[in-house]
Amino acid sequence: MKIVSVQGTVFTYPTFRSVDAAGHSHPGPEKQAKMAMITVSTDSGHSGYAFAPPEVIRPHVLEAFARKVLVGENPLMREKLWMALEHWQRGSAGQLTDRALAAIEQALWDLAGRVLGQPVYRLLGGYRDKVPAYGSTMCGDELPGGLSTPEEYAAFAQKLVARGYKAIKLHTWMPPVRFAPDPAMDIKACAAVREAVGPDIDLMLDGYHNYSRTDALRIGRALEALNFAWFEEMMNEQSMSSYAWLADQLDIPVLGPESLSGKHYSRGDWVKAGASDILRAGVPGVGGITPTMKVAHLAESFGMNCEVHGNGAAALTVCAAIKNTRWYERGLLHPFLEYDDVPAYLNRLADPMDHEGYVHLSQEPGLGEDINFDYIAAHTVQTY
Ligand code: LLH
Ligand code: MG
Repeated sequence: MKIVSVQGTVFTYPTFRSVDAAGHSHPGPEKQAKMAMITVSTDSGHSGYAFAPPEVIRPHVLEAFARKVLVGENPLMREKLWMALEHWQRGSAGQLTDRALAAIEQALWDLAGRVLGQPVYRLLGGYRDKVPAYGSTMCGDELPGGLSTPEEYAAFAQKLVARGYKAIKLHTWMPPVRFAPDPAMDIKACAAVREAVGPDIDLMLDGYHNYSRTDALRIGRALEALNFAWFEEMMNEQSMSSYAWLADQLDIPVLGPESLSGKHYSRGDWVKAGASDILRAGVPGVGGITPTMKVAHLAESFGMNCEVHGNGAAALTVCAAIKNTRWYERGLLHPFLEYDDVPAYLNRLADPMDHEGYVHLSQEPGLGEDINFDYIAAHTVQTY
């Protein structure tokens, strides 16, 4: 079996999400957004698919790197193909990003599942077929009735508990919100949510990502008093020693790194430095499912959990394939948005959650995205 083509398809779909000046997503008016789908096809008639923003897998990326490495190769030799793509990153002048690498590799995993007739979480090892989810809120805003006050976070948290969530992670206010960042406001929101949901719901904070050491320490001590489960990306992750400084002083687990580059290699350094108590990796952020599994196994070897960043089929797949993760991150959630609405380009949600707060894995071959190919064909604006 050999790969014969790697194609990109850009299509439009309706969304109520928009991003602010710093890239944080919030509710917005309905608009048409663009999504790209990679299709990797073989001479056996099988194809694997992955979605990514069009900018990530633009024509140059597929032409200059993906096709050169993949076409003519056996798609099941993923480690070899990933290593060849990773090698290309150095010479690509920054064009072949970790996110592009991840999208290409994700399509290869989807293809493997479809060829072998298995859901990918089983090919990766298979630990469970449902994963408890935490509700991950959007960042705070200035929208009345939204997430603009501690009381609004508290009211929303109660709704999430009623929906079935057994854990909630707050993203609090970050610039360009006028009053952000503000440690006192973050602590008030966390206290209001704890008061609203009671002691039995696990709570976490993912605060402003650039607090100083001293602000981070102050917030962390407040979270300890509120019995929070972890404290995430509160400082710039490029300063590993700041994380080691903080983790050394706090009892609450410090979680990271999420947005730091360096794939599984940089996570190894974090373990060695004692810079976090719980490791973190997201499939797009570290260059694919395989390096995310490597981070999880690294964490396991050191008696640590690895909490997987982000939502979607690939993140869920990793969570179901490993033991040392507590939760699947479901979101981002906001009172004005209905997360359970199915995106137009899928036939059903990739992460359906029951009323006990468990997200169930698809048992279909592949990564578990039930793709609406007719919708995509009818809304395609570019192919390459
Ligand atoms: O800054 C944001 O919008 C969020 O922090 C976002 O990146 C989110 O994906 C996250 O950090 N989740 O854990
Ligand atoms: Mg985060």
